[in-house]
Amino acid sequence: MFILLLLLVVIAESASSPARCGTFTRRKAVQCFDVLADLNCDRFIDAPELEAFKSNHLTYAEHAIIAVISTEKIMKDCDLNKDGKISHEDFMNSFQSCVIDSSEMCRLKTICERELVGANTHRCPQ
Ligand SMILES: [Ca+2]
Ligand SMILES: [Ca+2]
Repeated sequence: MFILLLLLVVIAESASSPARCGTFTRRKAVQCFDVLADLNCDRFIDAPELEAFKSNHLTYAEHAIIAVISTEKIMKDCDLNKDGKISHEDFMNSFQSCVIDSSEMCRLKTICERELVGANTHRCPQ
């Protein structure tokens, strides 16, 4: 009984707070997208930018896992206000539908840490 209760508490916890991977939080993921995915520097990620991110920044193995998640699904899960582009706010607040668990956050962390090496972090004006 106690174990069951504990399990329920853990499930409730994980559903109400954003997933993270160690020190890699949603805020860090947003900073990563700004550099690697926001090609026109408008601080939004749209479907074509998502497609470009998939083809430019994933290894063959990652592509096999991530390409099965369609861009339409990512937009549906992450674009909270449904205006066709993912804003910082959309991503920060969509933690119950978009990149919801720590294994997905860790996958994102791996991609960001690798791809940010040598990337032009000042490409877009602040
Ligand atoms: Ca953009
Ligand atoms: Ca949006």
